Amino acid sequence: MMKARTAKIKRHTLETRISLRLNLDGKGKSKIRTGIPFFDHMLTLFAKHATVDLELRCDGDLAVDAHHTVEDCGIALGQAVAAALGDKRGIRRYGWFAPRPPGKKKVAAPPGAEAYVPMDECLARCVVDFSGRPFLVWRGLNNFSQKKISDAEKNQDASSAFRFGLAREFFQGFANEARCNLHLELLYGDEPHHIVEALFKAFARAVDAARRHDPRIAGQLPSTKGKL
Ligand SMILES: [Mn+2]
Repeated sequence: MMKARTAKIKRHTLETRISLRLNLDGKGKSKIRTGIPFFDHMLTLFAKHATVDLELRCDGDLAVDAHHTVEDCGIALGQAVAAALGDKRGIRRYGWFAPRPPGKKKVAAPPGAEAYVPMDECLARCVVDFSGRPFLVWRGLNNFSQKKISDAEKNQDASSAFRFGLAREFFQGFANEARCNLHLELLYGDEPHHIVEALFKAFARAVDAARRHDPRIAGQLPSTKGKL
């Protein structure tokens, strides 16, 4: 039985105070309290769909706005994942989707590698590589940024601003600190809550696939470079 990969992060700044516990080999349990109910919902479903245990408490400067809280939680989660992955020996490293080549009926996809996630009318894709190099690709969402939402829509759904603008800040913070390539794309979709939820679920599934051990390479680094 392999030792569970865990991390404990305390990160205090003048803007946020975060304490976080992560078990990368958990069961999807979580206790999240950021002071932003929608964000709690996203982090709860991240833990569930990545099947990690996550406790996160953030006391942030919400009187300013949600920005520092969301960004710093992304930073802390990225630090925790990097610490819990350790030297990355034996992990799959990539979380992705294996498309079926045209004409071939049956191709076995790697277990757990499905990172396309539907959410009603939306389809989101996430691909992650715990490569040691931070990079965020964010596609298909620019038309949904806050400035392009009409006043009528803003009044109807005030948290749209959070959902699009701040979701990106979260993923950028995560990619920087987990030192991973993180490619997120919305293929299509419309409803703001659905879109961000699809992104977080696809992210969770990709992380789940990438952090798993591959028994064929037990103890080895999944890199020809000798370092990840
Ligand atoms: Mn929801």
